Amino acid sequence: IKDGWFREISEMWPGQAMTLRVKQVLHHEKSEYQDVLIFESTDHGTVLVLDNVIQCTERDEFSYQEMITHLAMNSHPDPKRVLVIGGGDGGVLREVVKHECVEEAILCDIDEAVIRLSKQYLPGMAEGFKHPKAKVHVGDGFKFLDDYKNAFDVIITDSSDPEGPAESLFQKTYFQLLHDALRPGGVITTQGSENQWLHLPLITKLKKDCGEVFPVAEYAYTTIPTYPSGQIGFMVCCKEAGRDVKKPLRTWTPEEETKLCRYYNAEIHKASFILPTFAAQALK
Ligand code: AAT
Repeated sequence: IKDGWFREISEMWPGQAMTLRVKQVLHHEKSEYQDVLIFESTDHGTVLVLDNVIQCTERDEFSYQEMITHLAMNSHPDPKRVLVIGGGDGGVLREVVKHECVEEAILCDIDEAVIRLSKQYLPGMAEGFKHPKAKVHVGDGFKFLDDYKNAFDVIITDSSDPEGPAESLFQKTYFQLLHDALRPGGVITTQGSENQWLHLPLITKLKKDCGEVFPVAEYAYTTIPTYPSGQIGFMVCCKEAGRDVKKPLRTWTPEEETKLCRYYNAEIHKASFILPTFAAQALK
């Protein structure tokens, strides 16, 4: 933070940086795994930053949390057991429990500090933790998954970027663990290496790796002003060959949709898989 502005400078997005005006710093600590900063911004609500990378702002978090969750949940006919890897702010959990068919939602984040501080400073996201179906485990997602075979209908990997504690969550061995932890017909979404403008080679590799593990592996994206380049992508994969994850299998009524979600709807589910030509060519 310099002269009242937070600057998200990183070699993961060379030569560009999101800048947010700071009203006041609410908390700053070094946890066991990362530097955790929480500040109140002038125009984007409260902001969570890990290792100098913006994880979420209250103003636009719903775009990411709704899309990474409902793209998976609505591509499954009846998700009962759901696992979230990462997602320590609770936002994805909040979205998961909107589906009444869910019987159990487990969250595994590596850093207790993120969970503790989100409960204190980001109550709108952390409300997910209060749900009776939600359970929390603090630990490394890679190690946690290794203990589960044939156990979950949906697994959502809401992880930070590949540099830092989440590095292992972008490797092919991780996708194999995800695959094996799913029940038949299971679906996963993962944070897909940022965005098309910056990381096409990375996304291409990610899609290839996922395609070698899962019979269905598709790339989708959402718009979100406070992530690099205003976009972030997801891999959406299914264990069952022939499932079309590009179309929601289950839909809410339009009334339910507007009550439950501010970004996700059945039309944007389909649209989020349609890529501009330069990206579609690279990912072919
Ligand atoms: N919904 C907020 C967005 C995030 S949060 C990423 C979470 O992943 C953090 O809480 C972090 O503690 C957790 N995490 C990192 N590594 C691991 C791991 N190995 N196992 C379990 N959890 C982990 C993502 C924002 C994306 C940023 C885009 N630039």
